[in-house]
Amino acid sequence: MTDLSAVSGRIANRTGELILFYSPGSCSLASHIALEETGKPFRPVKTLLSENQHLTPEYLAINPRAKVPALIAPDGRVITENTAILTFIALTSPDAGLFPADILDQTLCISQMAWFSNTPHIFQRAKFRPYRFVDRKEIHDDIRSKAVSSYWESMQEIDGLIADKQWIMGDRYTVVDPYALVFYGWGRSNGLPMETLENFTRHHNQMRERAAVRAVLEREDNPHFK
Ligand SMILES: N[C@@H](CCC(=O)N[C@@H](CS)C(=O)NCC(=O)O)C(=O)O
Repeated sequence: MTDLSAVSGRIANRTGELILFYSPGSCSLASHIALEETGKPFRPVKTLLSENQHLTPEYLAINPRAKVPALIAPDGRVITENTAILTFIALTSPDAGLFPADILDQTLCISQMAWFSNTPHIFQRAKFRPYRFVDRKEIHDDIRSKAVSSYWESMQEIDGLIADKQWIMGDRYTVVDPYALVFYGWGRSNGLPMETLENFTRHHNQMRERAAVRAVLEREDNPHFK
């Protein structure tokens, strides 16, 4: 697997660089964009879920939970979970302005990211991996269709959140915004009428104008934003 040998079997980070493991089209897009927004160097390592590269012994040594994203911090510790990675990126690059200064405002960003991770993301998982929820194959289609309708409700909720705001958290762009973009892209690929969500579509269009977003979508050759 490309590049992984450089870090295989060990988490020690000799070069002290930030290393992001991502898979194009997955939720790692959020962390990938946020790193790009900082303007600081980092090493993106493509870890294709479609080729089970997240299940190799090398990757499992980095993240035994077999999920992307994972970020290796300069001291070699591994951060998993988008919410934590995005918080780390924002807090370690204060000049990039990806987090508000006020602690309560920061906490509200974390709250929003936690909801992304535990609600729409879980509906997406249920659509694609119903076997993670129940063994009985006869009801997998029921789970899939309920997952799609619940996902759509979450998309409507996000649309409502930004009815009177420029960005998800208000007037300023934060790491919460690239996380929201993940769900817009998945909604499109799932055939949902995302374009009917006026506010979320405006947000998506604003995101697509940002240099960092364009660079990452191109680097990933991201399937959801063609
Ligand atoms: N709660 C984790 C979820 C990470 C996650 O589920 N990533 C997916 C890609 S979107 C993955 O790696 N899936 C592989 C699998 O479940 O086997 C987070 O928010 O970072």
